[in-house]
Amino acid sequence: MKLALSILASAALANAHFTMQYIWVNGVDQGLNTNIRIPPNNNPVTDVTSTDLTCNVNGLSGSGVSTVSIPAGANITFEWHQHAQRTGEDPISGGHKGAVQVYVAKAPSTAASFDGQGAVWTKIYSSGLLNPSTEQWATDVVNATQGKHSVVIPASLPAGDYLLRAEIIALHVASSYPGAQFYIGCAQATITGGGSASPTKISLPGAYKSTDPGITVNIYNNLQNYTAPGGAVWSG
Ligand SMILES: *[C@@H]1O[C@H](CO)[C@@H](O)[C@H](O)[C@H]1NC(C)=O
Ligand SMILES: *[C@@H]1O[C@H](CO)[C@@H](O)[C@H](O)[C@H]1NC(C)=O
Ligand SMILES: *[C@@H]1O[C@H](CO)[C@@H](O)[C@H](O)[C@H]1NC(C)=O
Ligand SMILES: [Cu+2]
Repeated sequence: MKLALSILASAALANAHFTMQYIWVNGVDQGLNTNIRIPPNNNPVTDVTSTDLTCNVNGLSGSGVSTVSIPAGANITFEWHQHAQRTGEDPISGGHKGAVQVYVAKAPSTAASFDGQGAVWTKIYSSGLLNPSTEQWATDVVNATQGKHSVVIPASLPAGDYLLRAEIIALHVASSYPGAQFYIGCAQATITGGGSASPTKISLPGAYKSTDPGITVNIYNNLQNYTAPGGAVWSG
């Protein structure tokens, strides 16, 4: 009976994956799937060594994808949903407990032609286990805010074309590897203004390991602390 219930529960979750569908710039919605490299479906990536970890499946090229202009220092909001609808369902399905992170990578030329490979990614946002006693995670906030989370693009980033990579790491079945589910959305942006900072950069794939405590972890065993993969946030 217990087994049957847990199979039912995971089947329900399997039908409840999600994708990043909107990017907002200073409170202005840019439109459904606009400026975003759209994966073929809403399944997660689970292999941290795959190039799918960069920008999701089919995400190495942005051919045909538009690029949004963003002033450095802008407040960017990413919005995720299970299906292409904003109402009538839990935005990211509440069972997906885990972390939310945002990375940026500067393209050598255009954002659309950038594959995001190599040590090019800088983490600008990370939120994980917010309250161990209530088991509140960053994903609970995203679900409660209609699928949205926001980050300010550091004003000191050099101007140019970028990939903005938002990531939700669902950890509800992460006690063995592969298990953690990586939901990834990459948007194409041209950052204007900006400065001359040279932040630390990591590779995706590359920096994440199957043995990272933030990737293979049992979140249902009185977890008191959580360290998201990919190192520290660069605050600009
Ligand atoms: C960014 O925008 C969101 C959505 O409008 C808002 O909730 C958040 O407070 C803003 N963040 C900052 C730092 O202005
Ligand atoms: C997720 O958000 C939806 C819509 O606001 C809400 O009905 C649902 O209870 C939330 N799920 C969890 C687990 O918080
Ligand atoms: C929690 O902290 C301990 C001690 O600092 C560390 O060994 C462990 O890896 C951390 N757990 C997670 C999930 O980050
Ligand atoms: Cu799912």
